[in-house]
Amino acid sequence: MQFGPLPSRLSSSRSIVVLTGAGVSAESGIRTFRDSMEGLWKDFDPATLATPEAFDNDPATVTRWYDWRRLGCLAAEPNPGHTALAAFEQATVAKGGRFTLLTQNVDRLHQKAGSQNVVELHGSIIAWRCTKTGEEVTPPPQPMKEFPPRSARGGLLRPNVVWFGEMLPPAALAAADEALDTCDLFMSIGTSSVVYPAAAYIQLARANGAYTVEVNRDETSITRFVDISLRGNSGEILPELIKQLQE
Ligand code: BV8
Repeated sequence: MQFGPLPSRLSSSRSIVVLTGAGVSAESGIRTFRDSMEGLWKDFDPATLATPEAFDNDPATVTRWYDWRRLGCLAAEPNPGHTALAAFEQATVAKGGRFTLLTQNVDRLHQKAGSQNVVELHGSIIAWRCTKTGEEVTPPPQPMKEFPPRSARGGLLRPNVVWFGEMLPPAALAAADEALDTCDLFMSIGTSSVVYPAAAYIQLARANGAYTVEVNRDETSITRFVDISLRGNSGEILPELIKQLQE
C-alpha cells in the first residue's frame, strides 16, 4: 500500500491523538452500531436500550442485551488494527512523544492489545456498577444468572457505559480536551462521527492546527474535513502504515 508522505508525517509528530470507534473492533467480530447490514442498531433501537429511561423502564431486557454484548466482547481478541495502534504508541513514546488513544468503544480490546494511554469516552461494558452504592464490579466471564442482576448490597447492577443523555466521565472529557489542545496529529479511525461530543473532536484538532487523518471503510460526515482519508479496513491499513513508520 502506498501512503505517500503520511508515514514520515506520522513519524515526525510529537503529540498524537487517535479517536477510535466500533469500526476498529469490527474485524474482531464485534458488531458495529450503524452498519446497515449487520449493525447492532439494525436489530435494536438505541432509544429503547441505550438510555437511562430504557433501563428504568425495563432493566431486565436492557441488562440481558448488555450481558449478551459483554460476553461477545470478552470472547473477542484484538485484531491487527488494535495491535498496530499499540505499536504506534510505543514508537511515539520511545521518541519522547505523547500519544493519547480516545476510544468510544466499550470492549477494552485496545487494552488487551497493549495500548497504555487509553481514554474510555463511553465507559466499559466489561465493568458494571451498583445503582444503589455506585460500587464498580467486574462480573465473571459467564452468562449472568438473573436479569436484572443485583449487587451484594441488593442494588440493581448496570453496565458502566455512558448512555445517550448521560454525561461522559469528567476525567475522560478533561483528558480528551487537554490532549486535543496540544496535538499536532489527529487520527479518526472506524467511527461514523455522529455521536457527540466525540464527533466534534476533529474540529477541535483542526482549530489547533493538527494534521488530520481518517481511516474508515466508508466515507463519513468528516471525510471532507480531514487532510487525508484512507478508505478500507483498519485491520489491514494500520499494520501496513505503522510498518512503514519503522522502515
Ligand atoms: C452527552 C455506549 C451531555 C453504550 C454510546 C451535542 C453535544 C452533546 C450531546 C449531544 C449533541 N447532540 C446530540 C447529543 C446527544 C447525544 C448524541 O450525540 N446523539 C447523537 C445520536 C446525535 N450524545 C450524548 O447523549 C452523549 N452525552 O453529550 O452528555 C448531554 C446530554 C444530553 C443532551 C445534551 C448533552 C453520550 C453519547 C454516548 C452514547 N453511548 N455507547 C453502548 O455501547 O451501548 S454511543 C455508541 O455510538 C457507541 O459508544 C459508539 O462509540 C458510538 C459511535 O458509534 P461508532 O463507534 O462510530 O460506530 P458506528 O457503527 O456508528 O460506525 C462504525 C464506523 O466504522 C462506520 O463509519 C463504518 O463504516 C466503519 N467501519 C466498519 N468496519 C470497519 C470500519 N472502518 C474501518 N475498518 C473496518 N473494518
